[in-house]
Amino acid sequence: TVEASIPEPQREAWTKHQVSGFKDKDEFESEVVRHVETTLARSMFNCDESAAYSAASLAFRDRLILEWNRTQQRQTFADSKRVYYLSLEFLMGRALDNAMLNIGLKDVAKSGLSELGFRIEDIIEQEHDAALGNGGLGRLAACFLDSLASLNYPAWGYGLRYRYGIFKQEIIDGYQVEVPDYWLDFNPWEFPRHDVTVDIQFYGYVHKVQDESGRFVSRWEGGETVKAVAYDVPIPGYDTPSTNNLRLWSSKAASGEFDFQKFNNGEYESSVADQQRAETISAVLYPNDNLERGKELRLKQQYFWVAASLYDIVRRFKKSKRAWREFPDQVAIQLNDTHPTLAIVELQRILVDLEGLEWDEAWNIVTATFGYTNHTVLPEALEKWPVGLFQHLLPRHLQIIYDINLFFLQSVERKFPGDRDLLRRVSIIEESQPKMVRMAFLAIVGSHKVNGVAELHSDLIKTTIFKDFVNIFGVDKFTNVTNGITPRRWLHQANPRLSALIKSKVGSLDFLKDLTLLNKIELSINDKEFRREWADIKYSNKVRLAKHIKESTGVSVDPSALFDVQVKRIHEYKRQQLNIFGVIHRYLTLKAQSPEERKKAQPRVTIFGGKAAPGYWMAKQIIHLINTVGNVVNNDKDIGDLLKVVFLEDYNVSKAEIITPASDISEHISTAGTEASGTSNMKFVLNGGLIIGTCDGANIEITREIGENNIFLFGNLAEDVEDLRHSHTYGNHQIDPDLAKVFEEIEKGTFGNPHDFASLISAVRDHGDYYLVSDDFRSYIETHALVDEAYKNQEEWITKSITSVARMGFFSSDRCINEYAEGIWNIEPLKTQTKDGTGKDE
Ligand code: IMP
Ligand code: B1N
Repeated sequence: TVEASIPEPQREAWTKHQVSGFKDKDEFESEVVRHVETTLARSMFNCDESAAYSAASLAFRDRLILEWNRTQQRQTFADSKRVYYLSLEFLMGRALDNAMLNIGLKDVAKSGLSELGFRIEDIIEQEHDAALGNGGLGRLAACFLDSLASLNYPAWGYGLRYRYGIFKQEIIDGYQVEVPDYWLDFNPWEFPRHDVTVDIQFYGYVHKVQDESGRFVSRWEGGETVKAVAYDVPIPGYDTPSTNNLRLWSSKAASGEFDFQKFNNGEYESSVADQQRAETISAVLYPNDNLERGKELRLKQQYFWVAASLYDIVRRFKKSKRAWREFPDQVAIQLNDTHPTLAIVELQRILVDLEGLEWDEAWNIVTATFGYTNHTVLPEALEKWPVGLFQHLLPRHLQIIYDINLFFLQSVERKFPGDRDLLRRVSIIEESQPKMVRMAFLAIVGSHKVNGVAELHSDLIKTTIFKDFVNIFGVDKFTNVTNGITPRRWLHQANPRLSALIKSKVGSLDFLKDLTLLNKIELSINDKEFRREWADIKYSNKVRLAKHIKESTGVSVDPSALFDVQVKRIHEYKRQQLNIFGVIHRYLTLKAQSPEERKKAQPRVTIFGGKAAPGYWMAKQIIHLINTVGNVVNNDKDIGDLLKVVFLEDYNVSKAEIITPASDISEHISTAGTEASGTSNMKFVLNGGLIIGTCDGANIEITREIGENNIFLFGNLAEDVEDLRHSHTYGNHQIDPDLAKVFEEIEKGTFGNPHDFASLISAVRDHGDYYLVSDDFRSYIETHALVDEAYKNQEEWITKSITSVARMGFFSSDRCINEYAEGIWNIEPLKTQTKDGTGKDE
């Protein structure tokens, strides 16, 4: 057993003094006071909300770390296969509320804090979001961690500990301004592991040496060494003692010190330059979503993180003293998009260069270990790196990539003799000027499974960007795992009243562990009291959002109006421009009506939120247009409460927790075939909001689950997009007449200097309308008219809302993780949980 390694007398002393976390209100309070008075060196006389937040968080963190240790012991003892989720982004949001709810001690904390003089809501509000991600891809990783822990899978997340997360967005004069997000001032949720460090090499050269057996092996002498330091973030599972680990790497100068020689010579600035250079690697998250810009520092980040993580994984495996061929029985590694693809090359390097395995034996281990998830088909987001950059930064890795490619192309040649064009198309090296390494192709060749994130998307990758690979490897290598979301954060935490109402019908909170149990609420669809309470919850969530809108924008909105929400990264493919053009059309229509006619209109509040990548000019113009339209519309006396347009600044996870439960309708309106899945669509429906959307990503599966009567679909289908684009370029491109009127109005200067918006208009009118804004405009407007009509019939609307929620069980990230576990990782949960942490049967 685990204990057997410790001699009896010592074990006794350790056991006698074993720490256990607080269990009740009294113990919680004494932990808080202890942290206030010792850890924070404060007292009851100067304990403000921020200190109370810190102390409460530390109390929970202490509990978590004890469970974390026991979980690790259990996993070590069970010695079963572990999964490692490699993601450059983890968009965690706040931790305290989540920890309290998952452990099940929120009520204890609430009354404890109250006795100490604090309101728990105010304390929760003190926390700075952990925002180490851009959008859906990063938040998906966070939902996956929650599910992995909640389902008792032995799993680790590996990422980078950015000093600056995604920037904070301010709106000044209608424009986005970026402010750095320095979030690490005091972070009670992480444990620095100064004993867990790895030296990472860059640059240098490769030479061949003979090993003991006389074999020639490659040796890479790095030209620069940087230290990776581990920081661990405990991840609590819901209603289970399982607490997993997210390990984030931070970069430091290898020597740990600045250059004393230089310092003594009086060269103070340059003495710290190396240190700063090293620390730059983990300094900042690249703020791009669905875009890769090919910067050297980004490749450095990727290798730094991947090499440190693999070193850690391999070290853990080696402790078990197993044969290398058993590696894939003990280790599954999932690549969250191509960002960690270098892990494939690094593991091959470790096995061949450092451990002395034969190439083929090593390669079989590598491909059995990795799985690759693709999240996008947008060409600008597919990673490619110039060969020259690789040669410079990672010379040995480039050689290995060339060898992987050589053996791969030889196998293709054997299967399809003489097809030169096929070889050119699938080569990992693109023969362009300059030559490029195609990371997605490398990821496919080096993995045993490749998956997309929604059915349509998984079909599209098989028939478009990865078509040749389906012919080469067979269709079974390609699979689908439709995304999901954690109901703990996105229902129970964000919408406690709805969760409580559902509990009253399901009979328990078990739906938070098996979301399909939601279907039980459909039995209460005619229960008047239930329906009234359902509507009342939505209304009070809207009141809360209205208050937030007032505070952050100064605009008063009426909570009984229809709340129409589009919050997500600003991107042309997500088509916030279609939305704002539609809003202008609505405004013009209202303006043209008589006051009598106007009375029949459905009042609306259109709410936008989301960040634009700092270098994405068009996206920034879209934000500007939204704000100038808001200025005009919100101050127009003819319009009053019939239409309000607001842009909420700095959309992030904690704001999403306020916005999501407050929508009547939300917009998921990407050009068909461009949004791989979308996950906020699931969050809105789970919170009783209906959606208007295109036949894209997970919208299609949501429709299948909840029924087409409960969703407002519009627009062209993915299969028609190519032909439409072609006809724009080569045909006579006529734009929709109503859209033309919208453009005219913008160009008249109604919404400020038209020059500012010229490029938004010309993209549609003069440059081929790549995102089909005009093609979809008419059906978009017509569908919004249907939304207005439907909303007027509140009873029917509530029926749609309840029915939809009842049928959302499929979209739990628990379902999703179970599919990965069975179909890709081949791992099982650690079923037995015992108090002594040994994992034996009870
Ligand atoms: P790692 O796998 O070496 O990174 O260890 C992670 C954590 O698991 C350690 O901090 C320990 O808490 C726990 N752990 C690892 N190996 C053992 C073991 O052999 N016995 C008990 N706990 C272990
Ligand atoms: O991943 C999400 C999906 O739900 C979204 O549809 C998809 O757009 C999103 C490069 C990306 N795909 N690709 C990225 C992010 C950062 C970056 O540097 C690409 N994000 C997505 C979860 O599957």
